[in-house]
Amino acid sequence: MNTSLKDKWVFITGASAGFGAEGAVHFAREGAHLVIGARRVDRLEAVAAQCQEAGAASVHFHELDVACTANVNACVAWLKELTPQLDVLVNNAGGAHGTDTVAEGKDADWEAMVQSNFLGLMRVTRACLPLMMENAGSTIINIGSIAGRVAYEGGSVYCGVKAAEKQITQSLRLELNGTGVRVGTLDPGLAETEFSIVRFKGDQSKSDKVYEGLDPLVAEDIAEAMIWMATRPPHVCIDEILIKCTAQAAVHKTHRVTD
Ligand code: NDP
Ligand code: 8X3
Repeated sequence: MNTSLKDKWVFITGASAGFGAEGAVHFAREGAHLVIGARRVDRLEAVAAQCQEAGAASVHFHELDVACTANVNACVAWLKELTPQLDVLVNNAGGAHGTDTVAEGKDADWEAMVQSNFLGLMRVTRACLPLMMENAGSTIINIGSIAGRVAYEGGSVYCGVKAAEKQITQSLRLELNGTGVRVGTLDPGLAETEFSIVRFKGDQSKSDKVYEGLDPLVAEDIAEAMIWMATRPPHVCIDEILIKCTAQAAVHKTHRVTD
């Protein structure tokens, strides 16, 4: 028996683009109440309109910068006024900044990656847990990455923070044992979103090269997995999922067709 998401409350961080935005629309199709956050409020507004059209029970958006504790706490305080109970939390906000080696790395890039992927996930989870603790069957989905499992050149900090995400997820799994609250990591490989545009600081041609000659994952593939994880019966916890496009056998082995 699947768990219905109808009228359930779902909070997604980093919902202004990519996996977060597509995930929001998918949860909306299930009839859930959507709460979405990110820094670009104009983009959130557009996603909220899509969610409303897709059939959400209700949609609420709020400016959210997971890099700032006060901002996270203010956003979650606002969320608490909407609902006393949260059924699904998707910790998705994050991304990569740069591809420098350790020797060439920039403080600003390192700090942005640690703040969003690592500390941001911690801050949001800490703030939201009180809304989930009395709610057996509620689900925390942390967005990890293949980069958290296998290191690659130029990825030291990004691989490091995604490896941390895996360990945080496992710590939470232990800490929440007996509460009925479920937590798991959803780890995609190459997926074409705005991820590489952000990583290459707006350079579209460098971003395009990442996906050249192969069919990468798209946001919809990951949104479908979010829904699957959240609709398992309460006694089932999906601890981890690794999803790669067929052309990516491993981090360093992709099959590309080029003219
Ligand atoms: P996008 O760049 O398309 O989306 C990233 C989202 O994160 C945006 O909505 C952005 O919103 C938000 N975000 C970034 N920093 C912050 C912040 N400080 N506070 C709040 N929101 C923030 O990339 P993806 O959808 O691909 O990435 C989503 C997640 O998936 C990330 O954690 C990424 O590391 C991970 N991932 C991506 C893969 C890929 O190949 N695409 C593969 C594996 C994992 P805004 O800028 O408006 O704040
Ligand atoms: C994003 C996927 O392979 O670019 O997490 O690190 S990868």
